[in-house]
Amino acid sequence: MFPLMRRAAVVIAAGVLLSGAALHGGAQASQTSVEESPSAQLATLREAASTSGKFIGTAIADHRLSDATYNGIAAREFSSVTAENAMKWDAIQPQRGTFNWAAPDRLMQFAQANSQQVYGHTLVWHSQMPGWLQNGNFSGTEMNQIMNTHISTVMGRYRGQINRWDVVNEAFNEDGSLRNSKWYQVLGRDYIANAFRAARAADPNAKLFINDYNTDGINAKSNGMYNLVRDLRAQGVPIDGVGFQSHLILDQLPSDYQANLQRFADLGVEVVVTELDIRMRTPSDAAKLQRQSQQFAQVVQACLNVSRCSGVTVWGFSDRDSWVPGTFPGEGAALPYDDNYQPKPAYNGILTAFGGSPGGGDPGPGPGADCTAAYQVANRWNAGSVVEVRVTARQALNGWTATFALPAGESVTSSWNTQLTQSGTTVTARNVAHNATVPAGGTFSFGFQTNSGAVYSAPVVSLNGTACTAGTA
Ligand code: 9MR
Repeated sequence: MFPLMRRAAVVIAAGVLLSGAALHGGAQASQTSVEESPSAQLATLREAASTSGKFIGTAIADHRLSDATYNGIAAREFSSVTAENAMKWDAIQPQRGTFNWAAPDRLMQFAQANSQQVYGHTLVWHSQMPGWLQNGNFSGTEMNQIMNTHISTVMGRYRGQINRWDVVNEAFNEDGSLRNSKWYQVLGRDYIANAFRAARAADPNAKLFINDYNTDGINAKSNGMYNLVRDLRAQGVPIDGVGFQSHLILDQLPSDYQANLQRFADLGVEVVVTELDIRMRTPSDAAKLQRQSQQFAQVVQACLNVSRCSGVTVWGFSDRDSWVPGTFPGEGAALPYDDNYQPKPAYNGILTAFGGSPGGGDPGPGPGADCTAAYQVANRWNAGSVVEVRVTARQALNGWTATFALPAGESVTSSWNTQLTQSGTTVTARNVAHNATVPAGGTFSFGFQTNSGAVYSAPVVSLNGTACTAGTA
């Protein structure tokens, strides 16, 4: 009986806070509510993109997932995630036969909790090869075995959970010839076809991509890629798609960008913009940011105009985390959020290109959304917090499952009005008998207590696997 009594006491405490003006008071700086986040009032990128059946993705830096602001934006705005580094060869198999799953598993859990697709990056690449592989003196037979084992182990672990994989990455020189990589040196050009065959065997449901940079317009390099893809398809090699990294420079978006996507699509393959950023000389200024916004919108529009283009992924979302300044000194500001995680004009460029409306201010279910969820931290102290989640469903429910992510290290210690389980950062809350049935337009709620008082942005709550609009249910 004692735990029940304690829970009841917490509910009452939460209820008092929720109904009191204190929840919205500026003095309560430690409290988080969805209304405090300015962009929670806007349509999100993922909602806007989904209206045309496209995904909007971001690269995820594993070490940033524990940051609540980063985590919140990644969950709320994007419907697809790519590991920026965590699924590369050196990260996943640093020694022969030793596989590191912690970081890629974390990404998979994050995606699952937020109803996101995962884009796998990357299996066979000249870069970020571990020393044992780069420097090993392997015969062709051994090298082929090593490649096949890596592909079958990594793809096998996530079989059925990763929609698309970059099987071969950056295979070309700028003149359209094949790069003289370790793979090419030991195995010759057949390494590409062999990698695709191994990948199809490892996960027959994943779409298999070849991916490269500077292939964004029609040029010698993209011609090389085009000829290869055409030939592989003619030979029956299982290749399903082409990724266009699109690491672009402000004011240098190729004028034939869309035509280039289209010519590949006409080969019968899917096309994806896989690593979009648009860098500029820093510091930025209003005029440059405005042009950048238009150019992000043009890329999105090109994808919208090519029916076989399934989505656009930005290579990180905040300038704070971008690879650009470290690689191109004096350049940066390449992404849709600034160093402080505030949306830049480019954010609105992407949003409006997908048909969204900045500042729309409609907190109710958006087009296609089945639910609105209010995630409110009702009370927070140094070693704990109490959260209430209220979900309004558009359609009648007979049983429900709500999922969302907590920051890494935060654990639920008790809950009420739900049967709740936690696996890593993923929380799954199911109905109990008394709140299983919800009429159309009705609201259910549940609450829980955690072991942490860390401040974080409200996560995206999914109802029966579909992300809800953030709002005030
Ligand atoms: O953004 C990635 C950066 O953190 C890594 O240090 C770098 C190492 O090669 O890779 C960056 O991502 C690259 C991607 O995997 C492939 N296309 C080019 C990207 C930018 O360099």
